[in-house]
Amino acid sequence: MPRTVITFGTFDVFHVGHLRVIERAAALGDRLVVGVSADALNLRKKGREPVFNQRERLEIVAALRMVDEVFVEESLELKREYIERYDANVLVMGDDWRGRFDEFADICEVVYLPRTPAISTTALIEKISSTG
Ligand code: C2G
Repeated sequence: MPRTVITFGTFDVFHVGHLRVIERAAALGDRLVVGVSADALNLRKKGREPVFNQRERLEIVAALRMVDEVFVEESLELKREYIERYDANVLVMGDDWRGRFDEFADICEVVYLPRTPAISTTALIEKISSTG
């Protein structure tokens, strides 16, 4: 049986931190499925729309050679449904989410990977605006 890995993220203003977590997630199995958060979810949870809309963010993530399938993550509360729908054996998240998804350990392995230091979408947006 192939081992399916699932991960989630916004992946806005795609950067090397995003690439590395996706690469390391892919290395944990045979098939990588990525849930890309919906614009509406971002607006609800973070109070702002992403720089790139969900269609563009999905297109970028889907183009990566280690990604086998992408879908829109409509709600943070649907993780269990998504894990089951895609038959995932492993859930991978960056360690900024450490402990938050331990409840899914009954249906899959839950792995938190260390974030790539010193890079974030927020820092990039600030850097670009200040050099404007
Ligand atoms: N990441 C990383 N290193 C960074 C920045 C991000 O490893 N320097 C990882 C995050 O830990 C996450 C993934 O990249 O696993 C995507 O990050 P975000 O786009 O910030 O995703 P987020 O808004 O945290 O996800 O269900 C979760 C939601 O989809 C929200």
